[in-house]
Amino acid sequence: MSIYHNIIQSKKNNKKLLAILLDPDKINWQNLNQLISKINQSPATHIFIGGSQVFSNKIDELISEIKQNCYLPILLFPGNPSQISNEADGILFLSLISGRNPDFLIEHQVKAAPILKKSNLEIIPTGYILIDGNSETAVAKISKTTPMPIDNPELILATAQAGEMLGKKLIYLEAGSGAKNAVPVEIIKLISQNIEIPLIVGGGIVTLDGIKKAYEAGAAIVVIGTAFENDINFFNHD
Ligand code: 1GP
Repeated sequence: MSIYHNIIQSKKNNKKLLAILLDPDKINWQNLNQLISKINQSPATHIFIGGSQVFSNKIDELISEIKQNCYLPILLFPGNPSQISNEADGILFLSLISGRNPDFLIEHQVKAAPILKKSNLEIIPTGYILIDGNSETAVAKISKTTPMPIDNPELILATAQAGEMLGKKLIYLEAGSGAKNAVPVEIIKLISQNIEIPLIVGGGIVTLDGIKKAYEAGAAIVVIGTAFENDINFFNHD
């Protein structure tokens, strides 16, 4: 079964999914085995690999190391085409639809297309919407786009719906890694109730309760990066 088909089935069955985001630049290679065993003990269903800007040239190596001891599907979550790796299972083929920077709307995708065409990666078109999380995040800085203000939920909804109408298979509501404020539950609710495709929510979620609230509001997949990066026992806490 394809990764996307599995996400659709999970949404139908109300089975909530959890992705751990690993930034290759922040991996402590000495403790990689411990990290992998913590991922195996966690409720994670997917691993995302990437970041707005990655300097490491060891993405292939990282993924093949993880794959030796972990069977979760690995999806690339790339900030640009240099982060494409054939070792992964699939790629969130992102378009930053909240922004108006053509590089992140289409240019990177044009550069990536010939590389992806030759790969075996499962390609999942994803509309990526950056929401204001009350702190400047790497993605806003690097993409040179303005996050969408939370006081205009109708505009966020119209953006998500436009993404769906353009054929995106997922919508990713993102407050940005390490955001002070996660995406508000009211916004998650509004979007999830008014699109058919599964909704990913991430950025600034640092408690298990935050994960639960995002699920209750309709997120199909929650992404945890910083909280697990700072504390590999994050999922063991009550
Ligand atoms: C970033 O949504 C992810 O793209 C995860 O964010 O690092 O804040 O968990 P955090």
